[in-house]
Amino acid sequence: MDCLFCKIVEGSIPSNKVLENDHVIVFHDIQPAAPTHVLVIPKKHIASMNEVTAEDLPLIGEIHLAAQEAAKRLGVEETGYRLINNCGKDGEQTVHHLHYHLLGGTRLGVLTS
Ligand code: U5P
Repeated sequence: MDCLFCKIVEGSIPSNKVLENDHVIVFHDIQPAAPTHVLVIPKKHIASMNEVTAEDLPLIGEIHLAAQEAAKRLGVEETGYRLINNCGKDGEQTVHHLHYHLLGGTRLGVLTS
């Protein structure tokens, strides 16, 4: 399958990983939008939020636990952070493998749109 993040999962494209377990990897975004900007992704290929099924519910929990652990490792657990999923065209999703942006390290401001 021609999916960039599947290639990162299998290791054929390198990434700067913060953590990896059986279900999830967290790696630094190549174009950081904040002092701390990592992507939390399931190893399983799920194209977007719209394709998440009831069967994936444990995996969504794993994503939250991995985000929590990554925030701890990156030193933003206490100061706070934001976890964002972009879905579809209007959500500006550019990579069609489910992922959550974990942003922090600065005051991020109030969401306006
Ligand atoms: N991205 C990477 N590595 C790549 C390709 C893309 O980290 O090899 C990042 C982009 O910088 C972007 C994110 O922040 O993936 C895709 O996010 P989204 O626009 O699909 O939500």
